Amino acid sequence: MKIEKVEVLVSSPDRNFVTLRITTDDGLVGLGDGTLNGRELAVASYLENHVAALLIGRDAHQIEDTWQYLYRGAYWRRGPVTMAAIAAVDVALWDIKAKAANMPLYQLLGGASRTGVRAYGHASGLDVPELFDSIRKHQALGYKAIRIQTGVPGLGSVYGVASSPTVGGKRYDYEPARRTALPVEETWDTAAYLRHVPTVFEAVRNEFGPELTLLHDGHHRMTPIQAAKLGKSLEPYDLFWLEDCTPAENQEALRLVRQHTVTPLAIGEIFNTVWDYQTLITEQLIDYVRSAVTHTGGISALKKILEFAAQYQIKSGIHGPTDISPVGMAAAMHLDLAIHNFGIQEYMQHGDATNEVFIQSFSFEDGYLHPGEQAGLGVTYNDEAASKFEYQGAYLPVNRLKDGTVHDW
Ligand code: KDG
Ligand code: MG
Repeated sequence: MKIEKVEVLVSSPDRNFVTLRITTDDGLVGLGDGTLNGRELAVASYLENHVAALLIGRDAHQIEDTWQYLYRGAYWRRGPVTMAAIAAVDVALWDIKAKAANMPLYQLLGGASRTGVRAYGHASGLDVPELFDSIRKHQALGYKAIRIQTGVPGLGSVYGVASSPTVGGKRYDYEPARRTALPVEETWDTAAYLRHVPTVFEAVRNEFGPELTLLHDGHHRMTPIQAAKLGKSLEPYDLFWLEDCTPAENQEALRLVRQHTVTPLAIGEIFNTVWDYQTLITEQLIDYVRSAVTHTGGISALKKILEFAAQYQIKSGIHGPTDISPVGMAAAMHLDLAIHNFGIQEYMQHGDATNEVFIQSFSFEDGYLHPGEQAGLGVTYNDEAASKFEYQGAYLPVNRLKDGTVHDW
Protein backbone atom coordinates (compact mmCIF):
# COMPACT_ATOMS: atom_id res chain seq x y z
CA MET A 1 0.00 0.00 0.00
CA LYS A 2 1.94 3.01 -1.29
CA ILE A 3 1.41 6.67 -0.47
CA GLU A 4 0.21 8.37 -3.63
CA LYS A 5 -0.93 11.83 -2.59
CA VAL A 6 -0.07 14.20 0.27
CA GLU A 7 -2.12 17.36 0.80
CA VAL A 8 -1.61 20.11 3.36
CA LEU A 9 -5.00 21.66 4.14
CA VAL A 10 -5.15 25.00 5.95
CA SER A 11 -8.56 26.30 6.97
CA SER A 12 -9.97 28.64 9.56
CA PRO A 13 -13.42 27.58 10.77
CA ASP A 14 -13.63 29.34 14.18
CA ARG A 15 -9.80 29.25 14.26
CA ASN A 16 -6.87 28.10 12.12
CA PHE A 17 -6.18 24.42 11.59
CA VAL A 18 -3.45 22.62 9.64
CA THR A 19 -4.56 19.18 8.46
CA LEU A 20 -2.51 16.64 6.53
CA ARG A 21 -4.37 14.31 4.19
CA ILE A 22 -2.55 11.26 2.85
CA THR A 23 -4.08 9.07 0.13
CA THR A 24 -2.76 5.62 -0.79
CA ASP A 25 -2.70 3.91 -4.18
CA ASP A 26 -5.63 1.74 -3.11
CA GLY A 27 -7.69 4.78 -2.23
CA LEU A 28 -7.46 4.83 1.57
CA VAL A 29 -7.37 8.31 3.09
CA GLY A 30 -5.78 9.28 6.41
CA LEU A 31 -5.91 12.59 8.30
CA GLY A 32 -3.38 14.10 10.69
CA ASP A 33 -3.43 17.31 12.74
CA GLY A 34 -0.41 19.65 12.50
CA THR A 35 -1.95 22.76 14.09
CA LEU A 36 0.49 24.92 16.08
CA ASN A 37 -1.44 27.81 17.58
CA GLY A 38 -0.19 31.17 16.27
CA ARG A 39 2.53 29.57 14.10
CA GLU A 40 0.34 27.45 11.81
CA LEU A 41 1.99 28.32 8.51
CA ALA A 42 5.42 27.26 9.75
CA VAL A 43 4.14 23.68 10.09
CA ALA A 44 2.21 23.91 6.80
CA SER A 45 5.39 24.98 5.02
CA TYR A 46 7.51 22.30 6.76
CA LEU A 47 5.04 19.67 5.57
CA GLU A 48 4.57 21.07 2.09
CA ASN A 49 8.17 21.96 1.28
CA HIS A 50 10.18 19.43 3.27
CA VAL A 51 8.06 16.36 3.99
CA ALA A 52 5.39 15.75 1.34
CA ALA A 53 7.82 14.68 -1.42
CA LEU A 54 9.58 12.26 0.96
CA LEU A 55 6.34 10.40 1.57
CA ILE A 56 5.31 9.72 -2.01
CA GLY A 57 5.85 6.05 -2.88
CA ARG A 58 6.55 4.95 0.71
CA ASP A 59 4.71 1.98 2.19
CA ALA A 60 1.86 3.52 4.21
CA HIS A 61 2.00 0.60 6.66
CA GLN A 62 5.53 1.46 7.81
CA ILE A 63 4.56 3.94 10.50
CA GLU A 64 7.52 3.46 12.84
CA ASP A 65 10.07 3.50 10.03
CA THR A 66 8.52 6.67 8.57
CA TRP A 67 8.57 8.32 12.03
CA GLN A 68 12.27 7.51 12.51
CA TYR A 69 13.06 8.58 8.95
CA LEU A 70 11.48 12.01 9.53
CA TYR A 71 12.90 12.46 13.06
CA ARG A 72 16.45 11.17 12.60
CA GLY A 73 16.66 11.88 8.89
CA ALA A 74 16.11 15.64 9.30
CA TYR A 75 19.22 15.85 11.53
CA TRP A 76 17.51 18.81 13.30
CA ARG A 77 15.50 17.08 16.00
CA ARG A 78 12.69 18.13 18.32
CA GLY A 79 10.96 21.51 18.49
CA PRO A 80 7.25 22.24 18.12
CA VAL A 81 7.26 22.79 14.34
CA THR A 82 9.14 19.58 13.52
CA MET A 83 7.20 17.49 16.01
CA ALA A 84 3.80 18.83 14.91
CA ALA A 85 4.71 17.99 11.31
CA ILE A 86 5.83 14.47 12.26
CA ALA A 87 2.64 14.08 14.34
CA ALA A 88 0.49 14.97 11.34
CA VAL A 89 2.16 12.23 9.25
CA ASP A 90 2.09 9.68 12.08
CA VAL A 91 -1.61 10.15 12.86
CA ALA A 92 -2.60 10.09 9.18
CA LEU A 93 -0.75 6.78 8.77
CA TRP A 94 -2.43 5.29 11.87
CA ASP A 95 -5.78 6.39 10.42
CA ILE A 96 -4.94 4.58 7.16
CA LYS A 97 -3.70 1.44 8.91
CA ALA A 98 -6.88 1.21 10.99
CA LYS A 99 -9.03 1.73 7.88
CA ALA A 100 -7.07 -1.01 6.11
CA ALA A 101 -7.78 -3.28 9.08
CA ASN A 102 -11.41 -2.10 9.06
CA MET A 103 -11.19 -1.34 12.78
CA PRO A 104 -11.48 1.73 14.96
CA LEU A 105 -7.95 2.88 15.74
CA TYR A 106 -8.09 2.04 19.46
CA GLN A 107 -8.27 -1.66 18.53
CA LEU A 108 -4.83 -1.43 16.92
CA LEU A 109 -3.44 0.31 20.01
CA GLY A 110 -4.29 -2.67 22.20
CA GLY A 111 -8.08 -2.48 22.39
CA ALA A 112 -10.28 -0.70 24.90
CA SER A 113 -9.11 -0.62 28.52
CA ARG A 114 -12.28 1.24 29.61
CA THR A 115 -15.79 1.97 28.39
CA GLY A 116 -15.33 5.75 28.15
CA VAL A 117 -12.84 8.52 28.66
CA ARG A 118 -13.51 10.94 31.51
CA ALA A 119 -13.25 14.52 30.26
CA TYR A 120 -12.80 17.89 31.90
CA GLY A 121 -14.11 21.20 30.60
CA HIS A 122 -13.14 24.83 31.19
CA ALA A 123 -15.29 26.97 33.47
CA SER A 124 -14.32 30.59 33.77
CA GLY A 125 -15.69 33.92 34.91
CA LEU A 126 -14.54 37.46 35.30
CA ASP A 127 -15.75 37.17 38.91
CA VAL A 128 -17.06 34.43 41.20
CA PRO A 129 -20.80 34.71 40.30
CA GLU A 130 -19.94 34.48 36.58
CA LEU A 131 -17.68 31.52 37.36
CA PHE A 132 -20.50 29.75 39.26
CA ASP A 133 -22.79 30.18 36.21
CA SER A 134 -20.12 28.71 33.99
CA ILE A 135 -19.63 25.74 36.35
CA ARG A 136 -23.40 25.09 36.34
CA LYS A 137 -23.46 25.20 32.54
CA HIS A 138 -20.68 22.63 32.42
CA GLN A 139 -22.49 20.40 34.89
CA ALA A 140 -25.60 20.65 32.71
CA LEU A 141 -23.50 19.46 29.75
CA GLY A 142 -22.53 16.41 31.78
CA TYR A 143 -19.00 17.34 32.88
CA LYS A 144 -17.95 15.79 36.18
CA ALA A 145 -14.52 17.42 36.14
CA ILE A 146 -14.05 21.13 35.62
CA ARG A 147 -11.07 23.46 35.27
CA ILE A 148 -11.53 26.70 37.19
CA GLN A 149 -10.06 30.04 36.05
CA THR A 150 -11.21 33.51 37.14
CA GLY A 151 -10.38 37.13 36.68
CA VAL A 152 -8.00 38.60 39.25
CA PRO A 153 -9.07 41.90 40.86
CA GLY A 154 -7.07 44.76 39.39
CA LEU A 155 -6.11 42.88 36.20
CA GLY A 156 -8.05 43.38 32.97
CA SER A 157 -7.84 40.08 31.14
CA VAL A 158 -6.39 36.89 32.54
CA TYR A 159 -5.36 33.54 31.05
CA GLY A 160 -8.30 31.17 30.70
CA VAL A 161 -11.05 33.76 31.12
CA ALA A 162 -13.08 34.85 28.10
CA SER A 163 -13.53 38.61 27.97
CA SER A 164 -17.14 37.81 27.12
CA PRO A 165 -18.53 34.38 28.04
CA THR A 166 -20.62 34.22 24.87
CA VAL A 167 -18.04 35.14 22.20
CA GLY A 168 -19.35 34.24 18.75
CA GLY A 169 -22.72 33.21 20.14
CA LYS A 170 -21.11 30.25 21.90
CA ARG A 171 -21.63 29.32 25.52
CA TYR A 172 -18.39 29.75 27.34
CA ASP A 173 -15.57 29.20 24.93
CA TYR A 174 -12.22 30.73 25.64
CA GLU A 175 -10.10 31.11 22.53
CA PRO A 176 -6.80 32.70 23.41
CA ALA A 177 -5.60 33.25 19.81
CA ARG A 178 -6.91 36.54 18.41
CA ARG A 179 -7.19 37.44 14.74
CA THR A 180 -5.24 40.67 15.05
CA ALA A 181 -2.29 42.08 13.09
CA LEU A 182 -0.17 42.11 16.26
CA PRO A 183 -0.50 40.07 19.46
CA VAL A 184 -2.81 41.52 22.11
CA GLU A 185 -0.89 42.51 25.25
CA GLU A 186 -2.18 41.55 28.70
CA THR A 187 -1.05 42.66 32.15
CA TRP A 188 0.01 40.29 34.90
CA ASP A 189 0.62 40.46 38.66
CA THR A 190 1.62 37.16 40.28
CA ALA A 191 1.21 38.41 43.87
CA ALA A 192 -2.41 39.48 43.22
CA TYR A 193 -3.07 36.12 41.56
CA LEU A 194 -1.60 34.16 44.48
CA ARG A 195 -3.76 36.10 46.93
CA HIS A 196 -6.93 35.63 44.89
CA VAL A 197 -6.94 32.04 43.63
CA PRO A 198 -7.31 30.23 47.01
CA THR A 199 -10.35 32.43 47.85
CA VAL A 200 -11.96 31.37 44.57
CA PHE A 201 -11.42 27.67 45.26
CA GLU A 202 -12.80 28.09 48.77
CA ALA A 203 -15.95 29.70 47.35
CA VAL A 204 -16.31 26.96 44.72
CA ARG A 205 -15.93 24.15 47.26
CA ASN A 206 -18.46 25.83 49.59
CA GLU A 207 -20.97 26.17 46.75
CA PHE A 208 -20.48 22.88 44.87
CA GLY A 209 -19.35 20.49 47.62
CA PRO A 210 -16.44 18.07 47.93
CA GLU A 211 -17.18 15.70 45.06
CA LEU A 212 -16.85 17.89 42.00
CA THR A 213 -13.44 17.26 40.42
CA LEU A 214 -11.58 20.59 40.16
CA LEU A 215 -8.48 21.52 38.18
CA HIS A 216 -6.49 24.72 37.69
CA ASP A 217 -3.93 25.95 35.14
CA GLY A 218 -1.11 28.26 36.29
CA HIS A 219 0.10 28.66 32.68
CA HIS A 220 3.82 28.77 33.49
CA ARG A 221 3.57 32.05 35.39
CA MET A 222 5.17 31.25 38.73
CA THR A 223 8.66 30.79 40.09
CA PRO A 224 9.20 27.46 41.88
CA ILE A 225 8.71 29.00 45.33
CA GLN A 226 5.55 30.82 44.22
CA ALA A 227 4.22 27.57 42.74
CA ALA A 228 5.02 25.75 45.98
CA LYS A 229 3.10 28.40 47.90
CA LEU A 230 0.07 28.11 45.58
CA GLY A 231 0.08 24.31 45.70
CA LYS A 232 0.15 24.44 49.50
CA SER A 233 -2.58 27.06 49.76
CA LEU A 234 -4.84 24.99 47.47
CA GLU A 235 -4.43 21.75 49.44
CA PRO A 236 -7.67 22.21 51.46
CA TYR A 237 -9.65 22.31 48.19
CA ASP A 238 -8.45 18.93 46.96
CA LEU A 239 -7.52 19.68 43.34
CA PHE A 240 -7.27 16.89 40.77
CA TRP A 241 -4.24 18.80 39.49
CA LEU A 242 -2.41 22.09 39.35
CA GLU A 243 -1.18 22.47 35.77
CA ASP A 244 1.94 24.17 34.39
CA CYS A 245 2.80 25.89 37.65
CA THR A 246 6.32 26.90 36.49
CA PRO A 247 7.89 27.49 33.05
CA ALA A 248 8.21 24.09 31.52
CA GLU A 249 11.79 24.20 30.25
CA ASN A 250 13.37 23.63 33.66
CA GLN A 251 12.45 20.17 34.89
CA GLU A 252 14.50 20.62 38.10
CA ALA A 253 12.14 23.45 39.20
CA LEU A 254 9.49 20.88 39.99
CA ARG A 255 11.68 19.33 42.71
CA LEU A 256 11.24 22.36 44.89
CA VAL A 257 7.50 22.54 44.24
CA ARG A 258 7.11 18.86 45.05
CA GLN A 259 8.97 19.18 48.36
CA HIS A 260 6.36 21.64 49.61
CA THR A 261 2.99 20.44 48.41
CA VAL A 262 0.87 17.34 47.92
CA THR A 263 -1.35 19.08 45.34
CA PRO A 264 -0.97 16.82 42.26
CA LEU A 265 1.03 18.37 39.40
CA ALA A 266 0.44 18.19 35.65
CA ILE A 267 2.78 19.54 33.00
CA GLY A 268 3.77 19.18 29.37
CA GLU A 269 1.44 20.86 26.87
CA ILE A 270 4.40 22.65 25.31
CA PHE A 271 6.75 19.65 25.48
CA ASN A 272 7.70 17.86 22.26
CA THR A 273 9.58 14.69 23.20
CA VAL A 274 10.22 12.20 25.98
CA TRP A 275 13.43 14.09 26.82
CA ASP A 276 11.39 16.99 28.18
CA TYR A 277 9.97 14.56 30.76
CA GLN A 278 13.03 12.53 31.67
CA THR A 279 13.72 13.97 35.14
CA LEU A 280 10.04 14.64 35.81
CA ILE A 281 9.14 11.01 35.23
CA THR A 282 12.11 9.19 36.71
CA GLU A 283 12.03 11.31 39.88
CA GLN A 284 8.22 11.20 40.04
CA LEU A 285 8.02 14.99 40.14
CA ILE A 286 4.67 15.07 38.32
CA ASP A 287 1.42 13.12 38.39
CA TYR A 288 0.07 13.77 34.87
CA VAL A 289 1.59 14.05 31.39
CA ARG A 290 -0.11 16.92 29.51
CA SER A 291 1.30 16.50 26.01
CA ALA A 292 -0.94 16.64 22.97
CA VAL A 293 -0.74 13.96 20.30
CA THR A 294 -0.37 16.88 17.88
CA HIS A 295 2.73 18.47 19.42
CA THR A 296 4.63 15.36 20.48
CA GLY A 297 5.22 13.56 17.23
CA GLY A 298 1.90 11.74 17.11
CA ILE A 299 0.40 8.59 18.55
CA SER A 300 3.60 6.53 18.15
CA ALA A 301 5.65 8.93 20.29
CA LEU A 302 3.06 9.86 22.91
CA LYS A 303 2.21 6.21 23.51
CA LYS A 304 5.87 5.57 24.32
CA ILE A 305 6.02 8.55 26.70
CA LEU A 306 2.87 7.36 28.47
CA GLU A 307 4.16 3.81 28.77
CA PHE A 308 7.39 5.15 30.30
CA ALA A 309 5.31 7.30 32.69
CA ALA A 310 3.19 4.30 33.65
CA GLN A 311 6.22 2.62 35.24
CA TYR A 312 6.28 5.51 37.73
CA GLN A 313 2.51 5.60 38.41
CA ILE A 314 2.17 8.79 36.35
CA LYS A 315 -1.01 9.09 34.31
CA SER A 316 -2.19 10.79 31.14
CA GLY A 317 -3.95 14.14 30.87
CA ILE A 318 -3.76 14.72 27.12
CA HIS A 319 -3.99 18.35 25.98
CA GLY A 320 -7.32 19.06 24.29
CA PRO A 321 -8.05 22.79 23.90
CA THR A 322 -9.75 24.11 20.75
CA ASP A 323 -6.41 24.53 18.99
CA ILE A 324 -6.14 20.74 18.83
CA SER A 325 -8.26 20.00 15.75
CA PRO A 326 -11.01 17.35 15.77
CA VAL A 327 -8.42 15.08 14.11
CA GLY A 328 -5.97 15.59 17.00
CA MET A 329 -8.80 15.10 19.49
CA ALA A 330 -9.90 11.86 17.85
CA ALA A 331 -6.31 10.57 18.00
CA ALA A 332 -6.21 11.47 21.71
CA MET A 333 -9.49 9.68 22.42
CA HIS A 334 -8.35 6.44 20.74
CA LEU A 335 -5.11 6.53 22.75
CA ASP A 336 -6.99 7.37 25.99
CA LEU A 337 -9.28 4.41 25.52
CA ALA A 338 -6.43 1.98 24.94
CA ILE A 339 -3.69 2.86 27.44
CA HIS A 340 -3.74 1.49 30.98
CA ASN A 341 -2.54 4.63 32.78
CA PHE A 342 -5.30 6.95 31.56
CA GLY A 343 -5.96 9.89 33.88
CA ILE A 344 -8.31 12.39 32.28
CA GLN A 345 -8.86 14.04 28.87
CA GLU A 346 -9.22 17.79 28.35
CA TYR A 347 -12.23 18.51 26.15
CA MET A 348 -13.13 22.09 25.32
CA GLN A 349 -15.68 21.52 22.52
CA HIS A 350 -15.24 22.97 19.03
CA GLY A 351 -17.61 25.47 17.42
CA ASP A 352 -20.22 24.80 14.75
CA ALA A 353 -18.05 25.91 11.81
CA THR A 354 -15.26 23.52 12.92
CA ASN A 355 -17.77 20.68 13.19
CA GLU A 356 -18.96 21.46 9.67
CA VAL A 357 -15.44 21.07 8.27
CA PHE A 358 -14.51 18.02 10.34
CA ILE A 359 -17.26 15.38 10.30
CA GLN A 360 -16.76 13.38 13.50
CA SER A 361 -17.98 10.13 15.02
CA PHE A 362 -17.15 10.60 18.72
CA SER A 363 -19.73 10.85 21.50
CA PHE A 364 -19.79 12.78 24.79
CA GLU A 365 -22.26 11.45 27.32
CA ASP A 366 -22.50 11.96 31.05
CA GLY A 367 -18.99 13.39 31.20
CA TYR A 368 -17.35 10.60 29.18
CA LEU A 369 -15.96 10.71 25.64
CA HIS A 370 -15.81 7.77 23.24
CA PRO A 371 -14.18 7.93 19.79
CA GLY A 372 -16.87 5.77 18.16
CA GLU A 373 -16.65 2.57 16.16
CA GLN A 374 -15.90 3.82 12.65
CA ALA A 375 -12.83 2.33 11.00
CA GLY A 376 -9.79 4.59 11.51
CA LEU A 377 -9.95 7.80 13.51
CA GLY A 378 -13.60 8.45 12.67
CA VAL A 379 -13.05 11.90 11.13
CA THR A 380 -13.52 13.07 7.53
CA TYR A 381 -12.61 16.44 6.04
CA ASN A 382 -15.29 18.39 4.17
CA ASP A 383 -13.40 20.33 1.47
CA GLU A 384 -16.42 22.29 0.39
CA ALA A 385 -17.12 23.55 3.89
CA ALA A 386 -13.42 24.25 4.45
CA SER A 387 -13.24 26.40 1.31
CA LYS A 388 -15.50 28.94 3.04
CA PHE A 389 -12.97 29.52 5.82
CA GLU A 390 -9.70 30.95 4.61
CA TYR A 391 -6.62 31.19 6.81
CA GLN A 392 -6.50 34.36 8.89
CA GLY A 393 -3.38 35.32 10.82
CA ALA A 394 -3.88 35.04 14.59
CA TYR A 395 -1.62 35.39 17.62
CA LEU A 396 -1.68 34.23 21.20
CA PRO A 397 -1.47 37.19 23.63
CA VAL A 398 1.78 38.50 25.08
CA ASN A 399 2.01 39.20 28.81
CA ARG A 400 3.66 42.13 30.60
CA LEU A 401 4.05 42.96 34.27
CA LYS A 402 2.70 46.32 35.40
CA ASP A 403 6.13 47.93 34.85
CA GLY A 404 6.20 46.69 31.25
CA THR A 405 8.49 43.67 31.69
CA VAL A 406 7.56 40.78 29.39
CA HIS A 407 6.33 37.82 31.46
CA ASP A 408 5.41 34.23 30.61
CA TRP A 409 1.95 34.06 29.10
O1 KDG B 1 -2.27 27.21 22.27
C1 KDG B 1 -2.23 27.46 23.62
C2 KDG B 1 -3.43 26.84 24.29
O2 KDG B 1 -3.60 25.54 23.85
C3 KDG B 1 -3.27 26.81 25.78
O3 KDG B 1 -3.23 28.12 26.24
C4 KDG B 1 -4.41 26.05 26.42
O4 KDG B 1 -3.25 25.96 28.51
C5 KDG B 1 -4.09 25.50 27.76
C6 KDG B 1 -4.85 24.34 28.21
O5 KDG B 1 -4.54 23.85 29.29
O6 KDG B 1 -5.73 23.90 27.49
MG1 MG C 1 -2.70 24.45 29.96
